[in-house]
Amino acid sequence: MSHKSEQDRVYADPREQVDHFVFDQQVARVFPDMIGRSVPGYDTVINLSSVLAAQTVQPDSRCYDLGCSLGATAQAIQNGIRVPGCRIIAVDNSPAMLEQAVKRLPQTADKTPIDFVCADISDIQFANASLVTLNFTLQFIPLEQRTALLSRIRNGLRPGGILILSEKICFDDPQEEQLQIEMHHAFKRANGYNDLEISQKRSALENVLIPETLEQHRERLKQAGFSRANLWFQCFNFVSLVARK
Ligand code: GEK
Repeated sequence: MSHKSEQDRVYADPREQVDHFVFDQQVARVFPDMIGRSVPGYDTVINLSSVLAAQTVQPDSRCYDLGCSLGATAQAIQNGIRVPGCRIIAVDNSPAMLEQAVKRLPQTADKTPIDFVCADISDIQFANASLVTLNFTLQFIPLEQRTALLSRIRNGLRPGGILILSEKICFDDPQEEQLQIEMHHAFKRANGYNDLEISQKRSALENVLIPETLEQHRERLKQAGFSRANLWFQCFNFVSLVARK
């Protein structure tokens, strides 16, 4: 898919007070540019979601894209699906993001339909799923709700179904944590963000995006009943896992 959008200048001007980050219209307008320049490996993770969909999605099953934003993952899944009778349910609780998603992805009769749903992913019932994606979304869910959400996803998967879980992570070792953050900020600078933009965005995401360690994610997936979780992608402090029912 094309990630073209307006350039992200949301944090370019100095602010007296930096409020909590929200997925509002200002963010929705520039989101493809923002996420592409902020998340190392974003395009790789999204494109590989298509490959994993081709390999995994079963006939007459559902795919859920949770925290779908403008629908990049949902579209990648749609492009990957090789079997008939499926539906993609793309969920986000930001009306501004969903409005842009619907505009960007007109439905066509020859492709697997995508249902865009404006809801909190913690309220979704999962059933008959062969693929569920949480691409950079679990990090925004309150910590105490994360295990229950993953258990419900696992219970809604068919045998052979998978969850793709992509997250920003943190590290127990303070030196490693520091190094990874520095590399991530170098990546953002190389993509044209200046130090003011980087630091204001960082403040806005404080207590909104709550990263955990890779070990915490593995442990939670186990607790939620997934039989195995494989790390298939890492770039600095961003990872993606495939968890199997
Ligand atoms: C992509 N997966 O481009 N319920 C539903 N949606 C939520 C919730 C919630 N409780 N909390 C946050 N969101 C996308 C990128 S962005 C990642 C995902 C980022 C939504 C929120 O509105 C936003 O659209 C998305 O999760 C996170 O492949 O911005 O770093």
